[in-house]
Amino acid sequence: MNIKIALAGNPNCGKTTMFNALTGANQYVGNWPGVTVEKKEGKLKGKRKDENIIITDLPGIYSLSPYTLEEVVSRDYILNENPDVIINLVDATNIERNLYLTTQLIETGVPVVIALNMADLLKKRNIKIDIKRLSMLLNCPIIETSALKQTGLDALIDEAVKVAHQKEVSLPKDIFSSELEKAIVEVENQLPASISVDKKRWYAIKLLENDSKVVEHLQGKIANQAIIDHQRITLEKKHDDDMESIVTDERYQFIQKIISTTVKKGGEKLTISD
Ligand code: BGO
Repeated sequence: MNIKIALAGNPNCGKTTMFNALTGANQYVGNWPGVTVEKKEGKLKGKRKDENIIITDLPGIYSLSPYTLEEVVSRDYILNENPDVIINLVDATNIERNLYLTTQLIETGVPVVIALNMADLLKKRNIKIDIKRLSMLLNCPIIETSALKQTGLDALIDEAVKVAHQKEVSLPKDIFSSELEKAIVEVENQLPASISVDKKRWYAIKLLENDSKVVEHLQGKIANQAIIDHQRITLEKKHDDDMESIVTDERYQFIQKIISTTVKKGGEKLTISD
């Protein structure tokens, strides 16, 4: 079976080191269509090399917004090229910032496995992460890796292949406030049937945010645009803020909440809550 794996993560999370460790000399470098952003693909080396596992290295990004070429290339690939699984590299020493992208990747409808990279630095930096709990809260498998020391890579690929074979995608739960979650459901109901169930959440959030590229892509295909506008305007008035900022704030609130019970730096204590 052919398996397509996309590597995604923030700049400096160790993606190049990971890509080289996974593919070795089996790499092809080109450009993404129509843009001067480098595209790297490679065939997995190592113990599963006889299976046809192709790894695509997406550009380093902080978000899936439509503002930079790198973000657009990455999201177009994820949404249109049907990778079987995304490996999301997260720098374990900078987890709060990195999880912002994770909260967006897990709503694209493509299964995600987190590689908690730079794990070799955790002890030195006196950082403790409750991986089991973090995985449960994100509803997503997490494997500790060190791309530099090449540890955890076999376990990572085994998990990615396992997830790629699963039929059901785990979408995130309880990321946003109940009022925002309700608005997302209302918008999902206006989406055309051509958008698969797994991808509805991502498109609904982007429509609420008035994402220019998604609005253009779905022009003329929305059941009732007035419902979407009403949801957006109501929330914007209530929060006295624009929708993109509301969504961003709620993502960070979610991250803060899960970090406070799973990550301990230096002498900090974990917050015991629900
Ligand atoms: C330098 N563990 C550790 N400790 N370091 C790692 C790991 C890991 O698991 N993975 C990557 N690195 P990129 P992007 C460097 O280059 O792969 C290091 O942007 C240096 N260089 O070695 O480039 C990796 O592709 C001088 O570090 O990331 C690299 O995602 C001094 O993280 C850096 C110290 O990795 C970024 C580090 C001249």
